[in-house]
Amino acid sequence: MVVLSQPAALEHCSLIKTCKPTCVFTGIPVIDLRDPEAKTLIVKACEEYGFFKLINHGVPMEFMTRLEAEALSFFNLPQSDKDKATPFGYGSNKIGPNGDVGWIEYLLVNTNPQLTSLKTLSENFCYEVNDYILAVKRLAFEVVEIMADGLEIEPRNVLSRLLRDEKSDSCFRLNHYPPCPQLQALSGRNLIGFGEHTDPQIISILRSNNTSGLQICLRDRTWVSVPPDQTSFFISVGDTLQVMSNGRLRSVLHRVLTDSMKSRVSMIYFGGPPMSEKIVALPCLMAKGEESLYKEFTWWEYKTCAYKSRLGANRLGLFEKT
Ligand code: GA4
Repeated sequence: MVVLSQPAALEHCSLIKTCKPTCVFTGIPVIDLRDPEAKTLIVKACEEYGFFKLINHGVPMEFMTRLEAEALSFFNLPQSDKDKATPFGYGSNKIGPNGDVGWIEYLLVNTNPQLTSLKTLSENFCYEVNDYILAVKRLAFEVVEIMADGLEIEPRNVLSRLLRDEKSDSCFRLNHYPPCPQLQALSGRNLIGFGEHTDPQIISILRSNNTSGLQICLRDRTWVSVPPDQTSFFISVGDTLQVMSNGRLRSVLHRVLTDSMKSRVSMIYFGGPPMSEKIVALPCLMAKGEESLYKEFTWWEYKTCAYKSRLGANRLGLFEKT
């Protein structure tokens, strides 16, 4: 990633957009996984925000801190060493294949089968990534099963079977958003680390360090900042779950701004279905006579279309019935 050591170097990032800071939102639903009411509260949060914070999730903090430490040692390597990791999923500034950019560097990997390629970077890093993914996958299965209970759909594995499938097309990304104090001092604005978008998959499970940056877009189209919490997970509904619930659960539009002083590290598991899976509204969620809002498609078709689109595009719009 381009290192900005002097203001003249700011020209390098002229393509990266900036944004005024927005207000901190204290209304994010907080769900305690041990609460007997969790199923109802999760559904409510996904209907209203497509987003919630999960506490008492049972994933030991060491999984997060150990991976964060390994991730930082990797991101602190000389650029030439990190560039050697491009075949293993390293990227900087460029997001996706269609010209989107952001003030970010990342590692993006597929989670099936178990990762071994990262061993080339560091054995320990590879172990930590795999341990973390195992733990967070288990959590994802549990969350979508509780969600199915809340939606009163049967069998309760109707969603989790897609994530549990050995062919599930899920991925994992480690993001590093270095601060860019010079630009922020000059403009009073924050650089956009990851531009606005919805996640195409079923569900995303994010954990970050205590640096702010994540913002979500509310129903009334206002953007609000999510207060960071390194001990919790933040769960987002993806486009696929919006379709499977026929629009009842909404995929949340979100973005990340860089902090002016501190670097942000986030780790996200994106749980997707197998490529050949047909994505349709679950019949058990449809009222009598209710029409499906979306045309039928396979996850492969949707993913292919997503990778042809710009980050901020309304991808689901193309599949809406007219
Ligand atoms: C958004 C969610 C995940 O980070 C991701 C992203 C993917 C990428 O970074 O390669 C995409 C983006 C994401 C959606 C539209 C396409 C694909 C960048 C992009 C412009 C890994 C994913 O699955 O979709």
